Amino acid sequence: MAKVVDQERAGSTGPSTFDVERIREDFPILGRREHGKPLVYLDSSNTSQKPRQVIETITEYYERHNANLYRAVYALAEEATSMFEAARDKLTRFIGAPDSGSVVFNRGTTESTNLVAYGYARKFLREGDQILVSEVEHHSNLVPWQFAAQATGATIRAIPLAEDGTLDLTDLESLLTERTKILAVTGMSNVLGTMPPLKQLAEAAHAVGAVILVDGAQLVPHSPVNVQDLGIDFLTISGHKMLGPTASGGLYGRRELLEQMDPFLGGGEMIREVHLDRSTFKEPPWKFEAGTMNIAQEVGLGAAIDYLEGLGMEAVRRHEQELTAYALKRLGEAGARVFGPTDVEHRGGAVSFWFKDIHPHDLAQVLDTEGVCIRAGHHCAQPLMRILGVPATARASFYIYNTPAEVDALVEALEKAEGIFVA
Ligand code: C6P
Repeated sequence: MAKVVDQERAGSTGPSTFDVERIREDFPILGRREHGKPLVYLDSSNTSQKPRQVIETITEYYERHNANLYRAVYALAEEATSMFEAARDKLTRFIGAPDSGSVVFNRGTTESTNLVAYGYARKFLREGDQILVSEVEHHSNLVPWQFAAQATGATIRAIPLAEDGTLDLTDLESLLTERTKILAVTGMSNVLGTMPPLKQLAEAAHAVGAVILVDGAQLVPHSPVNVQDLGIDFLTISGHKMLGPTASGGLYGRRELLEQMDPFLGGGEMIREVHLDRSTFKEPPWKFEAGTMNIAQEVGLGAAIDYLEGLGMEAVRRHEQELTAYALKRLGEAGARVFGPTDVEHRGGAVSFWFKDIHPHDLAQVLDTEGVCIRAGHHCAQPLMRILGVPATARASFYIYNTPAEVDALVEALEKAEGIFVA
């Protein structure tokens, strides 16, 4: 049924070769003008734009297939259920998970990390245990662990940032000990673009009996990912950063771990049997999916995955590496101080910078008048800002629809800002 929606009603799944001009035609919002100028959207690390294939799939779902999941025996509800489960199958394949029982749907990375912190860490950690994070983490990969540490008496340690913007793994052996129970690390930093060596970290974590959670909010949209090849235990996924709707995405968890974990939210549909004073629960993933789910969103995410798979994730990564290399070069020539690794083999396309001592918020406002959307602020990474010694950064981030000409537009807009703020 999902196939009928994707292909007949909602048009093709997208271009099958990497032709940026052709890709741009699929994104209606990119035709918009901002302050009379063409829109230059350089904030995809925040949220990506959506192709018409995703928008039409959602419309189609509501116009022809909408019903609640599982609960009803009529055909419409069965259709909605099979579309939702088809989207789960697509996400399972996309991240190389062994079976769809290991893929939980929810609102994305923040909810997924909280789920693991609640369902795993609170259940299994004890006083004196340690949770290892890194200094580049987003707040959503820090705060849930702080909650779990407070509840269990565990403590939090951090892998330091190296001068070159990578993680400093020199002292990994002393940081990762038999007291470490969880290693929670980003797959790609939203500030520096840093991509830690996940396979190596997974092996090191397992060698001391810890589990590893990878924050995939930035990694999964921008790079091929195979959870089995990486050998990781948990992966968080934000659908809205990978062409999908907001409040789509979920959590990959190794099946044995999901089975041992406590449910996160209690309510309808996640149960097997309920008595007035106790309940038993369904098997994963449904044990973690209480109440009415984000059905249209996950169906839309399925269409986003079709689109990305049509392009090929290797090609997506290559395009962004080229664009990032060009941006690093142009920004450096323009006199920006760029943070993060310089080698695009080991970094993603979130490029943070400081330009001519102009506050990033002022910079972003001037750029907006030129039609250029960048993000300014601490990017939900306050500990990292303290280490970098800045209150905020300006950040341009790239995706499949961005072009070298848009990097040029960014640099031209920066030069305009310089004319305004630097006498
Ligand atoms: N970063 C940005 O950088 P949610 O909101 O749950 O989809 O994702 C949270 C999140 C977690 N980890 C990383 C590495 C992230 O980059 C983000 C979201 C956005 O602009 C908003 S702060």
